[in-house]
Amino acid sequence: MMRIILHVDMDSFFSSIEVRENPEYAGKPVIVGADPKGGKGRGVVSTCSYEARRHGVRSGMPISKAYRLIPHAVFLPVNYEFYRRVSQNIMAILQKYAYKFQQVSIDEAYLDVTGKVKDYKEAEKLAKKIKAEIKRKEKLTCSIGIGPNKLVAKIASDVNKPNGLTIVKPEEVSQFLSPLPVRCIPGVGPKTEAILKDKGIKTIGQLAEMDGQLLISEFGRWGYELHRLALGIDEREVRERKDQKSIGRETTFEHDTLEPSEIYNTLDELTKKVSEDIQRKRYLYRTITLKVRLEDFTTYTRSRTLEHHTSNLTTLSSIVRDLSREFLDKEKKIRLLGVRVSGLLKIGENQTSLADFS
Ligand code: TTP
Ligand code: MG
Repeated sequence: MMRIILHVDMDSFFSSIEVRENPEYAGKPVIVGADPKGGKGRGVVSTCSYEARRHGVRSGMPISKAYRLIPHAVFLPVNYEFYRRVSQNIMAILQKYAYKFQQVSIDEAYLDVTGKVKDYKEAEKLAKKIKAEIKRKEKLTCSIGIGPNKLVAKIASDVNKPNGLTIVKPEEVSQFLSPLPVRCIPGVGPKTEAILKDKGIKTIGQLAEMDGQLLISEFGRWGYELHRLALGIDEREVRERKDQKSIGRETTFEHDTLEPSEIYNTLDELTKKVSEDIQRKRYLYRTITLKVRLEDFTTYTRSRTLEHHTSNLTTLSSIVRDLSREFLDKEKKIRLLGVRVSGLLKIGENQTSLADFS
């Protein structure tokens, strides 16, 4: 069956989040990474805004070099925990639209939308809808590539960044790939690139025209795959990660607290979010764990395991409240609360409703 795959990749992800949180940085070169320490800093650039890229700054570049290129840039430390939470929100949006969903990094995911849309026209509409929803809810832009497989979708999402939308229909694959440098194929690093260059191969088109046997004798198994990729053939499935062990959320209070209403409200918010994640990922859970960090950073966990698997929100919420009670009687204020469920059971593919299990 012909597939339609979307690849979604957020634009200059970490720095775009920083700009969103600090509007005064808009339009400025923003560099997220190690501390430049006036040019003497060690470590590297995680990412930077497109304004900074115009000056030649790139991910992975030593921070000292970035400082030399634009000393007046806004340099910020990496706030990974925060970006991860934003990422979770975005993945939650994306997942709704996919028949099969695979997150591949903090800011990118594949969506197999076969069956959800009937042709590329509809896929384009869907992509616009996704972009609009991310913009509206998270105030961030992304680039989307649409194609008949992961390879084409991935490359397509990259060619019109930022805020791009690139559609490559099956009959356009060959002309789309041909002129691109071999480096655009994921997995082709400097080493493969150099060997190919020695043979006079620079573009994907040239690679596609090569004798497959020759590539196999040069690179072994990878040569075989490389040739197929160059021809635009990629049968890799969009796969959900099946090995998830637990699902959880946590939050740190603005000010440490012992105020019961504040604590209960936060617990309710956390349980609601965890519950939404479970439903979306189609899991049932058996064990509930509460995590509490006090103002002096001592950290406690309290767990309860149920007799049967469930997805019931009321159960989750009342057990979490129960587990939290002992901490309200302590003298120390609470700094952080976390709710996690484990002992997960995936609901069968043909099982569409959670109702039977609650
Ligand atoms: P990318 O998607 O590669 O980069 P990006 O989102 O910043 O920019 P683009 O618009 O080109 O997609 O990576 C996602 C995030 O991962 C990025 O914001 C920061 C982090 N990252 C690093 O920390 N180090 C790295 O070397 C790279 C490439 C990314
Ligand atoms: Mg990105």
